[in-house]
Amino acid sequence: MPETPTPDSELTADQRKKVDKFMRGLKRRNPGEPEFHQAVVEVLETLTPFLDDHQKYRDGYILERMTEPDRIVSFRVTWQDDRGRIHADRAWRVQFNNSIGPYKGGLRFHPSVNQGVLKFLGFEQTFKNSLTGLPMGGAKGGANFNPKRRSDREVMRFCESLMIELHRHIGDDIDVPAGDIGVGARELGFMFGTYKRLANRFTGILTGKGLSFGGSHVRKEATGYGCVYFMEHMLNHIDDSVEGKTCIVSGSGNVALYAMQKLLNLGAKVVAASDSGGTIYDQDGIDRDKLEWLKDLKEKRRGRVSEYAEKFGCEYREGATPWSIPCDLAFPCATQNELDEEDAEELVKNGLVALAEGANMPSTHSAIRVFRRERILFGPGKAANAGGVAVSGLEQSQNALRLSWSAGEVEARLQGIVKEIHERCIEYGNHSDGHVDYLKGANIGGFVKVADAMLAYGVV
Ligand code: NDP
Ligand code: 2IT
Repeated sequence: MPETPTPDSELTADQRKKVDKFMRGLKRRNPGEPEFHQAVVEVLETLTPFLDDHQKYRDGYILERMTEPDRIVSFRVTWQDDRGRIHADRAWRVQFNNSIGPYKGGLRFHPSVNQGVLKFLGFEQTFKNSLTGLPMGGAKGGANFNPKRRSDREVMRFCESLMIELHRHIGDDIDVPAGDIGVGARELGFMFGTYKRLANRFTGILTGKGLSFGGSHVRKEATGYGCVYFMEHMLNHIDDSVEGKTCIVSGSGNVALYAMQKLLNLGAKVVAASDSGGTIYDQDGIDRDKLEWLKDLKEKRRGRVSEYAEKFGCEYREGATPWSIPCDLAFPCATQNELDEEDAEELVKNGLVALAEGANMPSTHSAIRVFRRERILFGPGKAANAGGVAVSGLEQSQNALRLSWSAGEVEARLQGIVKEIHERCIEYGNHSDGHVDYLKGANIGGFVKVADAMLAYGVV
């Protein structure tokens, strides 16, 4: 029996050398940004054989250009808390690549935000947005502000102050931010309201807006729903489905909650969710009523998952992630590098069939290696969580047309886009024996359109 190819053995010694050489340069130019290095090497390892067969991209210096953001804006956000104390936080907008459309990507408010994190997110966003087939470039932004335990007024003051600077750099044909960790309906409302006053224009400069002021139906649900649709496509491709599967989800924010909702709609059983405090393990399953309670807890009361365990009398694992809980399907939907090599080995040992990344880069590089070695169906974030930005793109279209599509119409379009993303992954990731390498498929599938546009523009 020939040995199953691993990501490493797919590269020849010469290709490995090229990757290492490129990475040495990238690390030298971008010191102290490990997440950015990780996002780039993951792309390079799957892209290198393709580049060897398509010399025009190497001649065009495309990789070197695509790993350098078009521009980064960094600024101070000064605001006053309820006790009158002054705070000076730091914010950025990384406008990574606008080759195929105006910059597009979320804003994250979390104490862990720094320039390197936003560069990894903006780099991945460029590929993800390309995969959607919509005209959107890649960007990401955010601040090291921690909205937890802040009053609504404090969050409002922060958002106003941030937008006073950010509004100079965005626009409906320039750059259109949205939400991400720590940025949801409340924050987007405050930011849009401030923009509108500053610019005296009512245009779609943000997505994820409230339904009463230009938001799209299904945007709130889109990332979680899209992730589950992508999983369903991966399983359908091997004549299987989500129905009846035992699932674990990490996080309990926007992406996690609506991934759970769609899983329940498709007849799966969800037994775990988490937040930064710990994990709930509900062996009876989080049913519809319990999920409604959890949504209220997280979206309105801003509570902790430990309260779910108290309310419904299930197991709570303080400080733990869900990865040791046996399951068929796993959905990391919290944050980057939340699932490491050991977790991956444990999931595989417990019978994991497939994993779809609702979060951006939740699996470490060595965890991915385990999944690929074991030929687990692995849906990378660029493909599996693209449903959110896809509906953001649809929100932009509705704003430009000055109309609003029904929930049914938006969801049908979302389903169509996810189906096409899955097909694109197969086009570029299919092995001769029928196994689909979704990581390779998504990386090459996202790359080609952006690279071709860059070649068309000449030396820019
Ligand atoms: P939310 O802020 O709504 O929820 C984030 C969830 O993840 C919370 O449960 C939070 O727990 C948990 N979490 C965040 N950081 C950490 C951490 N360092 N350690 C442990 N748990 C953590 O964010 P979203 O649901 O919007 O985003 C989740 C992921 O999905 C991110 O990776 C984001 O980039 C990605 N994503 C989001 C999209 C969107 O449309 N919103 C689209 C595509 C991807 P706690 O509350 O305790 O901090
Ligand atoms: O990571 C992501 O794709 C998002 N946070 C959503 C971006 C968007 O513009 O909707």
